[in-house]
Amino acid sequence: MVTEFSCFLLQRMVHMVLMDMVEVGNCGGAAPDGVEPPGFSARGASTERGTIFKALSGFYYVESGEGVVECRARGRFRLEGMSPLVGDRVEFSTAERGKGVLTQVLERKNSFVRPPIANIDIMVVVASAAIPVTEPYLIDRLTAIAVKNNCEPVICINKLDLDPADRLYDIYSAAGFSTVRTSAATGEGMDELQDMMRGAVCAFTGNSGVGKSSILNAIEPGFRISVGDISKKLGRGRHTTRHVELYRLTCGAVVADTPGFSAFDPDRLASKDALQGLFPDFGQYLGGCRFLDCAHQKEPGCKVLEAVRAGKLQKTRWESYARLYEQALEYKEWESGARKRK
Ligand SMILES: Nc1nc2c(ncn2[C@@H]2O[C@H](COP(=O)(O)OP(=O)(O)OP(=O)(O)O)[C@@H](O)[C@H]2O)c(=O)[nH]1
Ligand SMILES: [Mg+2]
Ligand SMILES: [Zn+2]
Repeated sequence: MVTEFSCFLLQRMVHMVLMDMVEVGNCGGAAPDGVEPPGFSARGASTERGTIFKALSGFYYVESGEGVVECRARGRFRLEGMSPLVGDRVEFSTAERGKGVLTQVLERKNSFVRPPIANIDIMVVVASAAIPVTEPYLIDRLTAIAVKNNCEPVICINKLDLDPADRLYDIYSAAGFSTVRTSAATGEGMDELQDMMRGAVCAFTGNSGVGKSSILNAIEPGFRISVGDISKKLGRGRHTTRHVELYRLTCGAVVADTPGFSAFDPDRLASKDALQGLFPDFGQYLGGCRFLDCAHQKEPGCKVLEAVRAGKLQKTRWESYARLYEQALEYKEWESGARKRK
């Protein structure tokens, strides 16, 4: 009885502290290279584990069983060229209540450069057929990045109140992705979306202005994440989300609202041969082509092209693949050119 009640109290406290965290401002700098931050003392310090929920101006806000602890990173991280990321599972030592020093970053499931985040289970690709309209090519790049990094892609087509987006819905459900239609304005589809996210660490991605922050606010009104106004002239959303932060939802999911950007990582997506593996809907046709090294571009006896012609594979999916294939070829030429020049 008593334990249950204190457990409940602890949960409430963690929740309240997290709510406060949303408001925490810009407040300090990082420790200089190789120097322990002031106040750090190995004596009397205890080591704990937690997850970085927010990183701001050299401070890391780590959620652990004890609530949220404001940490600095050991100078060693910078010397080793290693940056702790939001989403990282970390070890930290506390000498003072509520203040700590990150001592170790535990093994990552995945990590991204832009936005800087780690350990994502589900990538929620938010799209819209209303202004700003999302191109299938962007969705296809993001799903490929998700697959490459061992994240499950979920396609969330928002602004259902303005446009039912039948075409986008058909393309992605036919391709076998978990696809949901939502409206942050009416609340439609929010339960279905939450069912897909339950228990996972999720990142919301997609072009600026599609409603990523609005969806989080609709799911959890207490967050009051800032939402941008669409500039009517440009038809584009203003970039309102500027830093990466994790939020814990009542349904148990942990979500990151990431700034609007057009491509998750700027790096090369895949080699030309590995690219096909990032399109799960192509899977059943691979291996059936006449040529073992078929690139599915215009080769005779290509099963992927046959499936596109027969309407079994979505044409826009193949078009995105072909575009990314071209890029992979260019990258290879650039790379071998650079090697020759050496
Ligand atoms: N009608 C309608 N408007 C929406 C919906 N979702 C978001 N909006 C509006 O679209 C605009 C942009 O929403 P945001 O939530 O800021 O979009 P975002 O994806 O977070 O944008 P960035 O932070 O720039 O990446 C705001 O004016 C929202 O009110 C929706 O479902 N229906
Ligand atoms: Mg936003
Ligand atoms: Zn082929």
